[in-house]
This record gives sequence, structure tokens and C-alpha cells, in this order.
Amino acid sequence: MDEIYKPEVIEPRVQEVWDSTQAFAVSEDPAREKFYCLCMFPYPSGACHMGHVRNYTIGDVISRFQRAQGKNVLQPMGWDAFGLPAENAAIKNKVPPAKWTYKNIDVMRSQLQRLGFAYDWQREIATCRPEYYRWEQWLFTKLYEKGLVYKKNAVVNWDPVDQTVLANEQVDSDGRGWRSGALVERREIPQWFMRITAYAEELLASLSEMDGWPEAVRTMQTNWIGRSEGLELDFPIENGNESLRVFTTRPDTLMGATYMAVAAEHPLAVSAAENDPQLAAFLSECKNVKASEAELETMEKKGMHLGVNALHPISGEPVPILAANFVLMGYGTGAIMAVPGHDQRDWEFANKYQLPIVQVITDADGGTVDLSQGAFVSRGKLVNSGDYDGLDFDQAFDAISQFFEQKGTGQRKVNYRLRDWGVSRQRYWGAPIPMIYCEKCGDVPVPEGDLPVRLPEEVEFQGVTSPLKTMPEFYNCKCPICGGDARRETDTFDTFVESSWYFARFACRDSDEAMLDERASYWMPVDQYIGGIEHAILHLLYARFYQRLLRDEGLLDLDEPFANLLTQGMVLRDGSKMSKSKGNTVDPQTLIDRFGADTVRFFVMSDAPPDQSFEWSDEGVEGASRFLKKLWRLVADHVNNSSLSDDFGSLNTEQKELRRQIHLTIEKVTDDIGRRHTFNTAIASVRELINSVGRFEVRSAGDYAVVREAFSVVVQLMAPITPHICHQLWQELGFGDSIIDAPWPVADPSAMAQSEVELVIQVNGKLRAKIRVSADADKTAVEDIALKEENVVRHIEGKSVRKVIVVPGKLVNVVAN
Ligand code: ANZ
Ligand code: ZN
Repeated sequence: MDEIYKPEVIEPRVQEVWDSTQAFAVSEDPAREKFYCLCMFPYPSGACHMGHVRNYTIGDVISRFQRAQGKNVLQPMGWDAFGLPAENAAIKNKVPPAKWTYKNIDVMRSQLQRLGFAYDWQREIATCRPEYYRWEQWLFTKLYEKGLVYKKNAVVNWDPVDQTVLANEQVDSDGRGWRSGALVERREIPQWFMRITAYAEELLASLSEMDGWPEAVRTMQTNWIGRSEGLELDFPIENGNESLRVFTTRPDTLMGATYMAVAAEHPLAVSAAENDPQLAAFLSECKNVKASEAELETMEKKGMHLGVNALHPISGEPVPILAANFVLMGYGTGAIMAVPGHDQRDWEFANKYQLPIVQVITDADGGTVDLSQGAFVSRGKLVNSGDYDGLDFDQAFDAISQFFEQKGTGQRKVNYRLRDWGVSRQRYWGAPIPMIYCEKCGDVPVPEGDLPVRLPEEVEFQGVTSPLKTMPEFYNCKCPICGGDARRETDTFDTFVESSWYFARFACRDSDEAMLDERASYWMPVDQYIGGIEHAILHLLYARFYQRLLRDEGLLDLDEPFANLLTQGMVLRDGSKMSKSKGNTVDPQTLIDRFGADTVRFFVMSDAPPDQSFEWSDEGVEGASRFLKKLWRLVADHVNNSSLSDDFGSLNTEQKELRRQIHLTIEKVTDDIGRRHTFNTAIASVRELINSVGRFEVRSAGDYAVVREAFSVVVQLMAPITPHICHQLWQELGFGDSIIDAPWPVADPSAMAQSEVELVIQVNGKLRAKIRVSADADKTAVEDIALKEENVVRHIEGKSVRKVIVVPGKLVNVVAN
């Protein structure tokens, strides 16, 4: 055996073996337990980065480990191939996005192959292929028929110079277009939505049962769905028979409502502005603010009187109505009753516009609270509320809700912060939305037989506008109903649509009869899903939603797509995130070229548990490389320098100790990889074992046998992490051709038992000797040895032994007189 470790020779050779034997191609086998391990598939940006390497190594270790457990393991890989970067590259370099994307896929595929990941490459998916996206087009038309997708106007970023819609990422922090530098406007255009809110309740409810998911992710999704129970109620409008409906989660504060606030887009504000130019100007100022909901919280609160009053539904007092920039049209009813005494936002606003602030809730002592510095927001008992005085939150909630429900002017209501999912993108590089617009027949879904609506791949960009919008050969079509001239939708799907069902399609990627077939029922759910925490909300929520759409379409009878989720931490360098923009990246390819794939894999797994961030260090990689060289050298010495037979014989103390460490290591590594996913501590104990082997001198056949056992175990335990070197060492040690087919080692309890224990021997309570006995020696054996000890014999001479007390593992007391 070669004394020198040469990964550049071994790795391609081992990969060739896997390749030619289709080692990781799998099919359904109902007789075996299946294990579906999936990493979030990458966007083909051009090259793998360290984040990919870490993510995919974690998945590969788990997959290989599960395979060694005897399971039928599926680990597929594919490409989330649509998206904006391809389009930006096309605009800049004048290459069609398809060409750019396919080239990147080729590069990244070969990088992943070079890392030796155990993928079933026959299942590779690129989401930009019509064979793939035709099915999401098909499902969309089905959902349209069910009313689960619909069209409505929604606001987009409009670049007035480039005359195009921009994605949020294309608008800089000053609100200017990335290319033109023009101030971006907000425009309302018709867009397609998927009714995820219809599943809000279910998506929320099952989170509490998903104990295979990190608590943090479940909390984020819970907050994102944002369920609140409240009351919708009407405030009559003065002088007329109209009313203003509001949503409140605090009906108990009703008597403290001193003004009303409506969103800038609210019909009441819009009609009031018709003959009030100042108000009209204010409304358009509000509408042009591009802010997230979090930003809205901290933004300066602004408002303007509509010049219309509402009437308090209980007291009948007039209450002024204002338009306010902090009220969102898309939530509740777009209007609120403002209670400045008990809501901080309302308080700030009231202070600014000198609106009355009154207390209607008491603190725990039932006393008056100081409202001069801010609102009192806790729940408490009602005061200044007439008949409702003295009620607590729940009682008041019920009583006031009942009052309105009986009158027919209000209704208890559950609201969700979750919005329907807007899937229209005014971009080119995405799956075409399969809809046709006919003047006579309206919106018509593309009939099944005409699918897919293919995205033309040979295109040229003029400016940033989507080529689809300027290609009559694409958008001109015939109406499927009346046969007249019609126009095709030129928007494409949000790329989150593709990533919402790829996991199920991997099970049957070649099915051209249906979106999914029975093979999906065999493989799904994904047993272990692995990916970045940045996907905690959108991707994972859309995928959970889509799984329910697939279920309700009768395609796959399953609620949750991912049984277990592991969110891997970031890769850091010098304490900050590794990213292109920071210029602190490490190119995995250079490392692979220099050290080999196993070293890179070993290093990324050795530093930290996978869910924590991982700090890059150059010394760390070198350390990993040294370790593998050492392992190789030790095995080579063992293989080359010994002709002893490997017969354990009867073991001496040192041999037993080493065997004990071997089996304890099996037990620990099995638990670390299989259950805890702490690959770093698994590696640490293998390192310790190797160190012990390195120190162990081989002088006899027994020594040789134990060391050989140690190597066989080390190589197996390391195989999921560093599969190439282990494949080779396994062969060199003569254990077999292919370590991937060897079953995982099992810890032997008898070897783990402590071989000998030391016992203290007393005669009449006084220490007289110490002995070592085998740990499993029984009471009679221990007594026997104890009574033969020289010093014991001396002290019982001439006496008769009355009793021998044995405390196992500790002491023996001989009572004699
Ligand atoms: C009166 C009130 C009194 C409120 C009080 C709160 C505290 P969540 O929990 O998020 O559902 N609200 C309702 N619709 C709104 C909109 N479109 N834009 C901005 N704010 C809106 O919050 C519900 C509460 O947020 C509602 O309850 C309403 O203010 C406000 F002491 O009504 B509340
Ligand atoms: Zn028609």
C-alpha cells in the first residue's frame, strides 16, 4: 500500500466506481424502510460557494449514514433555475438567460460531483425545463377553476425611465431604479394571487405538532401567519346612512375610541378628497411611501382630517375621521377605531393632532393611570364605560361583541396577517402564467392539451423590459373558447412556485402523464430537509401550502412535506458572513484542487454543530488535511508491516482498554450523527480514537487484531464524512470492495464494559490491601481472591472469618474474630 495519501488520485477513481455502478440510484422498495434526505436545491449562480458545500455535506453525511443503517435512501439534486440574476446577466453580457443558466448548471454539477455527494443524478431537475414547469401551469389552471387563484390589482415598482416594473431588489435604498437611477413610482396593475389565506388556519394549527422542526422556525411561521381574534363593527357616519366598519382586537376599549383612522386608499378617504385638493395631495404622498410593515411602525405618524364625523355606536357622540399613514388598506377593514388611552400608536398620533385621550381600562389596583407619558396597553378592568364598567377583558369582549352581533352591526372575526401570495412577476426568465385574455370571453385558462406554454429561450433584450412583452409571436394567440384573436399573459411565475413542489417531483421526475404519481407516495414526506434559516418563512410556508394543494387535488395524500428540518448556520470569516459583496469568500474549488474533496468535507463538518455558524479558518483546513494524511499513514504502516494473524486470543489490559474505546466511539458517533446531528463531536471522538491507535504498540497477534478492529471501525465511522479515503482504506485493509455496502458497526456492550475494577479490602474495617478484578467477577470469585491476598491472610491468621461483605466495584470487608 502506498505510504502517501494522494486524494487527487483516489477521489476521481472512487467517483468513477460509484458512477459506473450507479451506486446511488434508487427505486421504490416497499420491503425496505425508505429515507428521503433533501437539501434545498441551489440557484445556478455560476459556482458553488462555501454555504453550498456546508449544506450539501451535511445532507450527504446523513444520507450515507442512513444507507449504512440499511435504509433505502433517496438523495436527489436539482436546480432552482429561474430567476432574476440570469436576466441581469443577459442584459449586461448579451447572452440569453437560458444559455447562461445551462452553462452555470454544468459548472456547478461538476463541482458537486467533484465533492463526491451521493446523489441519484438520474433524478436531476432543472425547473426551467418545460417538462417541469408544465405541471405547475397545469395545477394553476386547476386552481383557477376552484377559485384558489384569482386576479386583482396590486402595487408594483414602476421605473418611469425604463418603462418597466422592477423587483424590490432592483430598487435601491433611495427608491431609485438600479439601472436608470430614476425615482421609482408605485403603480397598480392586475396580478395573479394564490389563496394561501384559505389555508391559514390549517397551516398555523399543524405547526404545534411539527416537533421535527426547530422551535425558532415554527415561531417565525406562527408570527408570520399572525392570527388575531377580534370584532368587526360599524360606526355610523354622521348625516347619512353610511357606516364605517373597523376591525379591533380590543373591543373592551370601545368607550375609549376618540377618533377614527382610515388608510389612504380607503374609499371614504378617496371620496372625501374629491373636493379637497390638500387631502388629495396628502393621500398620494401616503401611497408613494415604499415601506415595509416594520418600517411603518417606526415611521413618523401623519394624518389629515377628512372633514367627516362618525358617531360612536354606544354614546352617539361625534368622532372625527382622519386619514392616517399608519393604517394599512390590506389588513382588517382598512379602518380603525383609535383608542389613544390604550394603544401607543394611537396615543402618539392623538398627541400630535390634539385629539382627546381618555382612560377606559384600569391597572391591577383598579386605579387611575397616568396617560401623559404614553398609553396604558395592558389588559385590565373597564372604567368610564357605562354598563360595562367592572368587566375584565374576556367578559367585555363577549358582552360588547354580543351587543353588535345582536344588532347586526358587528361580528366576531379572526384575521390573519398572512396575505394571499402574489405570484405574478413582470419578468422574462420564469414560467409563463398560463392564462389568455379574450375581449369576448374574459380570462381563459390555457387548456390542458395546449400546455406547456413554452418560454421562448432564444431572446434578445432591449433594455430591461421582458422580451415576452415585445414578442407578438409569443403573446398573440387564439381564444380557446371562441377562437377569436386573444392575448396571452406575459407575466411569469414567482420562482418560489417552482421550489414549492420540486421535493415531490424528485420522486417521479420522468412522469409525463401526471404531475405526481404513486412513487411520490412511497418517498414522501422528506425525512430530513436541510437548508438555510433565511428560508424559514417564505419558502417553507409556500411549500407547506403547496403540499396541501397537491393533497386536495388528489395527487399526494399528505399534509406536511418535511418531517424533519435542519437549518444550517452561516459560514463566517473573521466573524462576518462570507459574501461576495464583502469580498471575504473562499472558493471551494481552489480548496478542492489543493487538498481534495474529503479534506474540505471533513473540515466543514468538524468545527461546529450544523445549526450554528461556522467560522472559516485556513489553519483549520490544513489541520483537516494533516489528520487525513496521518490516518492514511497509520493504516499503511499497519497493512505493510505486519504479517500477524488477526486472532484476538485472550486480551490483556491494554488491549481491552483500546477495545473499550473503540466500542464507546461507535456508540457515541452513532448517536452524534444519527440523532443529534453533531458531526463535530463525532469527529472529535474519532480523532481521539486515532490518537490512541497511534500510541498503541503492536507486538503480538492480539495487538494486531485489536488495531485492525480499530481501523475497520474508524474507516466506517468516517465514511459518511470522508467517503473517498474510506472507500480506499476499506479495500486496502481487505474488508471488501465497497464500504458503502457495509452495514454500520454496532457497539458491543461486553467490550464497552470496564474490563477491571480496583477493590479495597478491609479486615475488620481497616484497609489491608487493594486488588484488581475483572469487572464482571461475581461475589464468590471476589471473596476468593480477597481471602488469598497475602496481607489479608496475615490479618486473619488464627481468627475465624464470620462474614465477608462485598460492595460491588468498591470494597470487600472481612469480618473475623
Ligand atoms: C382598537 C384598539 C385599542 C386596538 C387598543 C389595539 C389596542 P393585530 O393584533 O395585528 O390584529 N388595526 C386594525 N386594522 C388595522 C389596519 N388596517 N392598519 C393598522 N392598524 C390596524 O392588530 C389589530 C389592531 O390593530 C386593531 O385593534 C386595530 O387597533 C389595529 F387598545 O383597535 B385596535
Ligand atoms: Zn373568447
